[in-house]
Amino acid sequence: GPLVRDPDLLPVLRKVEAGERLGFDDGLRLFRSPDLLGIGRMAAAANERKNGDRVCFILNKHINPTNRCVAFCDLCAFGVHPSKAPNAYTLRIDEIVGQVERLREMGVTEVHMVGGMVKDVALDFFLELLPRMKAAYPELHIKAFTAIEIDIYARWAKLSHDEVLRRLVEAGLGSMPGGGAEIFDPEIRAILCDHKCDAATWLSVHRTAHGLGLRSNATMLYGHIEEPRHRVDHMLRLRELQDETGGFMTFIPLAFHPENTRLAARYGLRGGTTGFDDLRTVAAGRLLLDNFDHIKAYWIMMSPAVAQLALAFGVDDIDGTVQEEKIVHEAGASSPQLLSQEEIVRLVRRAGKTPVRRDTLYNVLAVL
Ligand code: V47
Repeated sequence: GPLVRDPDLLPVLRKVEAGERLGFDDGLRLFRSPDLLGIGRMAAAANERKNGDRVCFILNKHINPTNRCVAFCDLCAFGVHPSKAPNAYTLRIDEIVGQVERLREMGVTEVHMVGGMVKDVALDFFLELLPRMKAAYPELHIKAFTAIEIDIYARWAKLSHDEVLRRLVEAGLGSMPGGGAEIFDPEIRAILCDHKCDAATWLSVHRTAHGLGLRSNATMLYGHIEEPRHRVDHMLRLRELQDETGGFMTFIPLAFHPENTRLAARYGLRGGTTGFDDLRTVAAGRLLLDNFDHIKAYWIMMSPAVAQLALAFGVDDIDGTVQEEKIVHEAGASSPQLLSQEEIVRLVRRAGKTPVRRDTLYNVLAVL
């Protein structure tokens, strides 16, 4: 049968088949059409051309050194008031190093480290911590600090982004995660996270990182108060920077979790994203971001079941074992805290794909 059924998608299909780049209007069509399977087939074909039937994952661990945060973003249920919150925590450097020491025997190759922003857990803290982590486990890849964190550490230390990144790389930083991008549009951004740097600064930090040879990821937080045009605008801004630098590895759409957030209370948001929207969004990401190699379904936010379905909608990366996710579990996520390699491999195989264990920079470690 035909690849798409909705005539409104035919202009998109024509471009996809001709290998032409999609535009803003095409993006809107992808978010407007009820023809989810048509969108998925186009995205799956685009993915197959780049990645064949391989789906990658990583053995990783998340570490959030503190939940104390000076930014009080309405979208976030993780951050707490730096001094007043009864549930505030801050890990000591030796506690973090102790966690790292156990990772080698578990085969974990990456630590993903992001957290609340406070002056006592900022540049100096990390310039001491990173070398100690590397000393404890030299081959460990440290993926850490969103652009938001880099920006505030730079302002607190009165240094440029470039200088802060250079010092962190020298101390052991291996790459940057994609958090903090949220939605770039200034009106939406002001409501979600008034205290975070603006889109231009987020993009500029990544540009600077790419200039230093650091690779990074890009995210988009969807399923709250934004509209399709904001999603498309967000993706096109990422595509533009990627044209310039080629430094992004992966695009990760993040499904908003409303529980315990001021944003949900203020706007009466309930129930989170739906499976239909999750699948549509990864597929649109694959089709619009023609210069990204990888699209990730973050099972923590999407649930393992929907993340598996996403493998038929243009996704080639299912993140990893994760271990002890805190950020969206505070916001009501009901997914497990970790998946074992066996569970990830099972999800991938039952989707008819070949599981590949990768390192942070997408080198293949094992074809399973
Ligand atoms: O930027 C915060 C999001 C992000 C909520 O680069 C929320 O490989 C949903 O960026 N509901 C951090 N989302 C997580 C992140 C990430 C995750 C996995 C892999 C990578 C990568 C990056 O979490 C924040 C924000 O967008 N977030 N609160 C919430 N209530």
